[in-house]
Amino acid sequence: MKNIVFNKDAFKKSVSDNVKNLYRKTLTEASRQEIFQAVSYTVKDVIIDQWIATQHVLDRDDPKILYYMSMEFLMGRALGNNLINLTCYNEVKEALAEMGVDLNLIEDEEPDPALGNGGLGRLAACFMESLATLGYPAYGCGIRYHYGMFRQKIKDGFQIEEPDDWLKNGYPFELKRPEHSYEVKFGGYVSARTDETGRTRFVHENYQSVMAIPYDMPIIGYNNNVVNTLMIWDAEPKQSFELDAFDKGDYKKAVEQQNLARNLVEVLYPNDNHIAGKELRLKQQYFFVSASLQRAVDRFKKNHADISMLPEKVAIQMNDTHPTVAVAELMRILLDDEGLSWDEAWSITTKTCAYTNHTIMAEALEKWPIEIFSRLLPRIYQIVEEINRRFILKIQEEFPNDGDKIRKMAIIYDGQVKMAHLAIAASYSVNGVARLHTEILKKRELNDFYQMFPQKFNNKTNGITQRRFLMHGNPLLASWVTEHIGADWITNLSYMSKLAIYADDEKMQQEFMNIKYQNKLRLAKYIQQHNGVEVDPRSIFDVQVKRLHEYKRQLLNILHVMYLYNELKEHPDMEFIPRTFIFGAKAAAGYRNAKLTIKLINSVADVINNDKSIDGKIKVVFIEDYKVSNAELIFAAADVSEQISTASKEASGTGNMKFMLNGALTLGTMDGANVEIAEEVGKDNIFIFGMSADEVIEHEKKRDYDPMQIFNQDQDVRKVLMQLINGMYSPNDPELFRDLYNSLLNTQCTQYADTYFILADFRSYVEAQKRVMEAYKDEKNWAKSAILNVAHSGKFSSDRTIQEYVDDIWHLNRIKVDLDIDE
Ligand code: B1N
Repeated sequence: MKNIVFNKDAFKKSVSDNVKNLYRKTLTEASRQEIFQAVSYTVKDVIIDQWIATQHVLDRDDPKILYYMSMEFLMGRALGNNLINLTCYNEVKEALAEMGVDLNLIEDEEPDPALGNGGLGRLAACFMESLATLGYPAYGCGIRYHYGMFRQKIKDGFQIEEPDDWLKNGYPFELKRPEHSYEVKFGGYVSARTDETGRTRFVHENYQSVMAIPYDMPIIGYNNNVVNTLMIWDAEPKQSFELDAFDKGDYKKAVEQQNLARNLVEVLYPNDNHIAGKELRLKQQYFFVSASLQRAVDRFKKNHADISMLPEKVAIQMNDTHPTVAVAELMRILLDDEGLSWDEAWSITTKTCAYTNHTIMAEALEKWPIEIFSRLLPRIYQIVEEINRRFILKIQEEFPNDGDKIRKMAIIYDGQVKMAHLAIAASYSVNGVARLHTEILKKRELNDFYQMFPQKFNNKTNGITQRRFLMHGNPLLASWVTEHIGADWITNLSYMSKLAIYADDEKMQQEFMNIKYQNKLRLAKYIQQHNGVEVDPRSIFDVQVKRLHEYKRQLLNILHVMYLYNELKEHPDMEFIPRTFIFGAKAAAGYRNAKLTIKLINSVADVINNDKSIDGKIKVVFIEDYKVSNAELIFAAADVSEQISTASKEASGTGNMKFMLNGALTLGTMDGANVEIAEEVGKDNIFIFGMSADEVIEHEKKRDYDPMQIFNQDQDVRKVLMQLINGMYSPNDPELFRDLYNSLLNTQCTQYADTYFILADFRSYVEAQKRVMEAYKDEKNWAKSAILNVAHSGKFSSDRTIQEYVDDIWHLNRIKVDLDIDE
């Protein structure tokens, strides 16, 4: 295999040439942004050769290809990770240093492509990277939102959303591919005609349409010459607004098409675990799904005359229900364009599509009103109706004496199209994202479907890529690991277990703690620069970073901080290890309690950070604009990882894995993948607290939980809750946090009070936090546990997850790319 050999002089010359050609400047005259662009184009040049070579292998070998359909890809910055996967990060860093340029500062010039909300979008990004590293042919299919996740500003403690104009300076790693554009049609009506063979043909008429234009982004495998493609679709009007439409007197239609194209891909819906149910969202879904499937089928047909072979060459994975119209769109293509019978088309579709469920939160279940669905997608709706009609017949066959099953399982019911039901009916695989989550799907949430199709259900516990979240994010720890156990962990994280034998070694413990300290210094500097708060790198860094959601219980965390502060004020001489509580979280713009929780965290920070009497023993920091790039700094610096969701609510979590990989100890509930983390690392190296999923579900069923009882019995709880409404943290507006108080106690405000069992778990959380402090007193033992966390993180690589998807669901073969394939 001919690998790229890094040539320092050629690299330097290319960077200077790019600065010259792009900006008519010398290197010394160029801005950092301009140097970022120049460096990126140089790197892209290396990538392109491997990209072409990979495509040639696909054309030559005609392997089965995965199409990973996702509304979200939370990629994060590409430059640093591309260099790592090209195995020339250090060489490039050195070469740039010789030119007087600091690679880290150049990396900071790259906008974070934030085309996703949180865990679901970041999982898709980790999967793309692992697929390329393992050498599996795959396309990511998504939307090129012009505005990704909003930028978060904190003003007077409140979240302000600002548009994220990530394309403003041009994005060097994307490539427009107009030659692969497709038309996507909306609205209009369907007429049935009989063709010359006597067959009924459905013709879509009077529709509006847009052109879908793909932009490709390279996904680079680690050290293997494989470059896969993330294909994200932009929209352009079909007929240009000005000339021809005017001439044809079709002015109104031209304006409509222009507007349709402009709105369609403008912005990512900024909701995590929540569906707003807006018509534009359904348009976005159909837009990228239709374009992606048209391209997949065209690619297949280049090499194959027999469309029934499709399932042998194409696998479609639907990342939650968001791309589930894919099922009906594939049926449409097979029926209307390819002229297959219903049974033939259904057989192909159900051997091609697979579905991943990521949540059981009721507000995240996608249901579309028939009115919207049928008006926007008339032909697709017809097909869904027919799928539903046949599915109901099957339900009746399966459960002949149970009329209730139809109500519970039908795809169309109560005036709504239920996307999860459609996805399950049409997929050959249905998977959850952690063992506990999958068990809950089988036993409860999707039990009716599990009874009908037990063979479809399977678990694929999530994972993360160690290339980004250790190699790139924590170079000190990565090098230390490699020094001691070699570099195999980079492509096979199970090798990390070799570290375990060092966990008792005092010198190793010291080295580990020293690296942690360096990373804490790095984060302390970031916090000083961004928050103007000084934090002590010798304090315990206790971190909760993730989307803000009531089920994730940031409120429990900050209530505990308020409790701890009360304790310190009452017992100034109590034993106490200084603690820095670090939060980072974006709240959906319309989610009131979530935004109020951000304000509460900042108000508590204001009071506590400025109280000289506690000697800086507690600091509270809210990191503005939590995103992939600052996440990497945060994971590396964490001592304690807060994973405190109400048991049963967090399908998996993936931040929990990133902390573990960086040697933080988890403080968490038995929820999602925490269960498997506890199993891997052992109960001595994790702090578990709170109700179990079964207990939570039992209370939900019986509706017998009464938080007021806890309020009445526990004076510490009472004191903290009263501080929400007595102005202690909001003297100018004592009523400010009333809604949070009410959410915990007042049955009139929510369906039932304290929906997420915060007060029920409060004592147990306080106890667990005490155990954390006790444990930290014994620094050697802490270091041992931290090293064991790293050592036992092997299971949580997305490489392992992807291999399981390949073995059980996709059945792909690895490709091998030699760079001299054409020579
Ligand atoms: O998907 C992640 C899991 O690790 C998390 O536990 C889970 O909460 C997350 C609607 C979602 N589930 N559902 C969403 C995102 C956006 C949206 O519009 C739902 N996100 C998750 C990866 O499996």
